[in-house]
Amino acid sequence: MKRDLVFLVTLISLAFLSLLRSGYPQHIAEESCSVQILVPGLKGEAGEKGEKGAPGRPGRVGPPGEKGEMGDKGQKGSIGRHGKIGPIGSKGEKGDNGDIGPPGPNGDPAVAGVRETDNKIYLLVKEEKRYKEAQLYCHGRGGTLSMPKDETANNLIASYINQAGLTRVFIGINDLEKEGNFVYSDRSPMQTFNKWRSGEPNNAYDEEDCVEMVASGGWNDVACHITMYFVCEFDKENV
Ligand code: MMA
Ligand code: CA
Repeated sequence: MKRDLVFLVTLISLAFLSLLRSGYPQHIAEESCSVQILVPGLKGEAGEKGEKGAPGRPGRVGPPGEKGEMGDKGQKGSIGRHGKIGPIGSKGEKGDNGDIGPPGPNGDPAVAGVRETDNKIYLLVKEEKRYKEAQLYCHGRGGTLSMPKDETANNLIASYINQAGLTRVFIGINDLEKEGNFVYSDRSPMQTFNKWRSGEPNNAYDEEDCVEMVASGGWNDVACHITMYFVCEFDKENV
């Protein structure tokens, strides 16, 4: 609208100027008292074509293009940081045996090894004691003087004393409580099994209430106050 108004005023002005230049007196002098009304003149001839205008403003940003093809592979990156520590490796092979150790402390020199069955352990004590002291010794270690109650046990004890080079040891049989009534050191009565030597027990000198085993495995009643080596026995369930 504003442009149309400017154009209209321009046309009117141009028409007025062209009237002045064309030399017409314009009737101004003759009609000095009349009201002068300026009206647009005739439209002029078309002007020459103007020069080419300046380039327009850039258009709006277009829509995103389609995804292009994959580019070339990039260059190799620099070396990375250290990774996490790996899992524990598998167990290695067993090493060689170490050197032989120093000798251990000496055990009781009176005790020379042991013998055992499924249920019992027999211990030869090479310390001369009277019967009662021998029994106390065994009892103090959780056992009793040995009580051969069958052939197997008797043979084992006999073998043991023979291997030790002994001729006699106290075993756990006595008739201290009642003459002629032999019992084992756990107070259990003598069974049918026995290994009395021929002629024994004879209670010689009327003072033989304790029992020895000789190298053959046979039994003999002897005085309780004499001293000799002895064999203890232990139940494995108590050891
Ligand atoms: C004899 C015999 C035994 C007795 C001892 C005591 C050598 O054997 O009489 O029965 O026990 O003597 O020394
Ligand atoms: Ca005797």
